Order: sequence, then C-alpha cells, then structure tokens
Amino acid sequence: MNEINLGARKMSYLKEVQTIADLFKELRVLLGEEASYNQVLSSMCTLPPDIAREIASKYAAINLGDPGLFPQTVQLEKEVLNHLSKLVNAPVNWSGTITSGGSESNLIGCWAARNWSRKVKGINNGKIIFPKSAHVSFEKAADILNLNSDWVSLTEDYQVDIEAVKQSIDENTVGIVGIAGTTGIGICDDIKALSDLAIDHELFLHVDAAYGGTIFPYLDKLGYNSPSFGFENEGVMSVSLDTHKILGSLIPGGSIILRSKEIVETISKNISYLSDSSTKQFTITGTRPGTSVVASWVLLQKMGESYILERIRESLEVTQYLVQKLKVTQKIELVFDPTINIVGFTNTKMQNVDLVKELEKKGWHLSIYSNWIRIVVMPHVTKETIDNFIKDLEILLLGD
Ligand code: 0PR
Repeated sequence: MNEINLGARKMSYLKEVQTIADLFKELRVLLGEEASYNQVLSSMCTLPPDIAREIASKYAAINLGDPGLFPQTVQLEKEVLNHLSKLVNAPVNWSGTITSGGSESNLIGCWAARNWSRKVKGINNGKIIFPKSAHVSFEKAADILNLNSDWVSLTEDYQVDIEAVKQSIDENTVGIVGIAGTTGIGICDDIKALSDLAIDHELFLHVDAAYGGTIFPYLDKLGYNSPSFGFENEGVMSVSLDTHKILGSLIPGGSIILRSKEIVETISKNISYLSDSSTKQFTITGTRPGTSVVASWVLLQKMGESYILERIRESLEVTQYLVQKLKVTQKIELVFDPTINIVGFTNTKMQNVDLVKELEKKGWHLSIYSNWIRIVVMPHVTKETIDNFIKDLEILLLGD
C-alpha cells in the first residue's frame, strides 16, 4: 500500500513511512486540530463547505495563469466575476479578475490609480489617501508602488473623516481609498461623499470591500440597511471583494472589479508565449489556482442566494447572542455597537493583551485591534462556541 497515484504513473515513493494511512497519521500529529477553527475567534476566513473541499482535491491542477490551457475554467471565472460585478453595480464596460485575496486586489487598485493618473493627469510622484482604518495591505501597496501616502483620521463613528480627506487632497494626489467593511469593526465609509470628492478633484477612488462586499449587498434582504459602496457612486473606479471570507470559498480567493477596460489597459501586460498568445494579465501572481474559482462558481451560481443569506443571517444572530452575553458579563465593556459580525470589547480587570494571553492558554484565539479585543463571528462560530468562551472568560475575570 505504499504506492501513490501520480496521475499517469504510479510510483512507490513512501520509503520510510510504510503506508498512506501512516502518512496521514503523522500529518495529524504534526498539524493537530489547527484546521478545525474550533476556538478561532480572530479570523475572517472560515471553514469551506464539504463541496468546496471536494473541488479542491479534484481540480488542484488547474492553473488560470495559462488560460489557453483551461478555457472552460476561464468561462467559469467570467461567470463568477459577472456575479460579483452585479453585487457592486458595475457599469457595462467593467473589467475584472479573480485574485489571491484582498491584499492583491488592493495592490492592483492602487496600481491602477497610479498608472491611470500618470496617463490622464501626468502625475509622476503621486500621493494616495488612506483612512486610518485601512488594512495593512495598503501600506504594502504604497511601498511597492512608490506612492506617498497620507493616513487620515476617523470620525467618532469610525468612518473616514471626509473633511480630513478634503484637506489632504493636493496637486499630487492620485487617489482615495474608502473601506466597505473595516478590518477592525466592519464599518462602511461614506462612499458617496468620497465619490463626490473624487469627481470634484478628478481622483481615482478605490473601494476596499474585501470583507463587506460579500455581506452588505445582502443586508436589506435580511431586514437591515445595505450601505451604498459600489459603482452606483460615479467616482468609484475599482472595488475589491473577497470570496474566501464569509462566502466560504477556497483560500486563496478574491477579486477586483474595475469601472472600465480603459483603466485596466493602464496596468495590463501581454504574455504572448503562453498557449493563448493573446493572453493579457493584470494580476500580480502569474500561476493562479482554478480551485477557488470553481468553488466560488458552485457556491454563488449553484447553491444560490439562500446559501449566502443563511450564512450571513446566522453570523449576525450569533453576533447578537455574543453581544447580549458580553453585556451582562462583569468587568467587560463593549467598545462599539456592532453593525455586522465584528465585536470589540475591553475589560476592567487586566490589560487586554494579558487577557488575550490567558484566553490563549485555554485554547482561544483572539486578536487585539487598536485598543480593543476583536471577535469576528464567522460561520464556524456557533452559540455553543460563545457559551464555552463566555464560561472561560468569566473564570478569568471573576476569579482572584
Ligand atoms: N481588506 C480588508 C478590509 C481586510 O480585512 C483584509 C484582511 C484585507 C483587505 C486583506 O485580505 P487578504 O488577507 O485576503 O489578503 N483581513 C483579515 C485581517 O487582517 C485577514 C485575516 C484572515 C487575518 C484570517 C487573520 C485570519 O486568521 O484580520
């Protein structure tokens, strides 16, 4: 039984390890339970459904970096992008690509802002304006693209301060970034106001909806308000949306949708030696997995809207359950009223960093964001998880 199917050939390669079963036993020891997400309260990724796991094993060889070899998967990619483009009200001339996630999409958005402004406005030494709440991927993007950056302050509601953005705009500004679903609390910036500024000053507005982009469009169907963050705001030029967050598609999976093919032209590269000699790419990565595209296609197109609505509804319900529990836990203070499934709290007994360390000893994974402890209530976090967590939290807070 030490043979393994290597596609066309079978090879005996397991020399030290006698059987495949032994190999998986060893992997179980090496990796433990870490893929279970059992006590993970810090992650914006979650367990992919079984169907996505099966897709991962069946279609692992597909490489969208050479689209000529996988034209059928390219067709699925188009359909996934078409689906995502509708979530953000993209205009007819839109263009987009599947990426490895929010960081790559944000880098591409900033890249487009820089090159578009170079072309249209002749700016060579550009500056880009970020909200202080923006993800670290923008710090990387500015560094890689040699863009100056200004990180502007937030209002009391944790939205970017529009007046501060206005003050920051100067003749070298190429773009503004707005966030639809911030990493720390899930808030949506006032994209309409940013869009108006972008139009007035002829700036490129990129919206990072990596997190909120697959939540906000569904909220009105669940009885909440859906904030406007897409291309219905005329100044929006590009939007990032991740598929490996609440949707539960395979890691790595994200996307960027851009307003027009002309914008994409400013960053696109020809790769004539590939099997389809007309291949153009504007992703940062060359080789790209097909698995996350196939999984996203199944989750979005086949499982349909009820699948995602149910995931969001449950996550919001568990969020409220957690909020109610935290409210009656002594020595705990909520930092903000959650608008989606991100909760922030602090405590009056010890430093947050020490509380997180103590909880870590009990197996819980939490993150400290700004000056609060952040919990992201993803679909793997159930009411039972919350009950167990609150029990451990109370022991630490109420003991001597
Ligand atoms: N934009 C926003 C608003 C984000 O929150 C994130 C990721 C990104 C962009 C970047 O996305 P990628 O990580 O896909 O490149 N935010 C999560 C965070 O920083 C990422 C994460 C996910 C962190 C799972 C930890 C974890 O276990 O919290």
